[in-house]
Amino acid sequence: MTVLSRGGDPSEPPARLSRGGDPPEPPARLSRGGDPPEPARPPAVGDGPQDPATPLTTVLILNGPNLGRLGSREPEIYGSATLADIGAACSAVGASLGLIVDVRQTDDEAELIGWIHEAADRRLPVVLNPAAFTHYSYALRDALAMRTAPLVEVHLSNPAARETFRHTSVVSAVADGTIAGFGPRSYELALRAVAGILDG
Ligand code: CA2
Repeated sequence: MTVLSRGGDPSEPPARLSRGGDPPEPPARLSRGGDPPEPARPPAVGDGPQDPATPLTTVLILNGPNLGRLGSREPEIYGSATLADIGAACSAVGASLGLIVDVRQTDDEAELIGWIHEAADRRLPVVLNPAAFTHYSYALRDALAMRTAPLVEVHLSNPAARETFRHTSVVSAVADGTIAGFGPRSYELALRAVAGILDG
């Protein structure tokens, strides 16, 4: 399930990792005499709609199995917010940080790995709640090890305080860091962590 927009055009160039710290683009060359006008360049992934001097970076917020059911069951563990609610909050926080968020959820390991490949190819930062894949998916871990941009693992609950099988994450070692146990706010904190990494 895709909660917000789905990117995914593999023909797109890599997004810019800076959230505004880059030096401005050099001014367009002035045409001399009879030079034909420069063709307009196609829009880049990082292009922001507001200010061309502060291009926006897209962050993929990826969610694994069963997280599409949030808000319907086990609110005592996962809270009452739906994934759509979390996506809306992420959009607002992302906008305040100069980030565009693209929130997706799948129950399918292959689809999730495809999105991780896409992130690597497009150099997009990822906030990832791998859900149960956290604890056993070496295929997901191997895909994540190919990342080309920041990766923050996120969990609504605190797996370390739950059943023993949840104490192992095969993802943590290939992530920049993990944020767990703060409910939907874990996602906001993860986005802030991504912004901090991008800012250096
Ligand atoms: O705390 C988290 O965010 C988890 O990643 C959630 C996973 C769990 O396997 C991890 O150990 C920790 C499970 C997501 C299940 O989502 C549900 C949503 C609604 C009702 C029941 C489960």
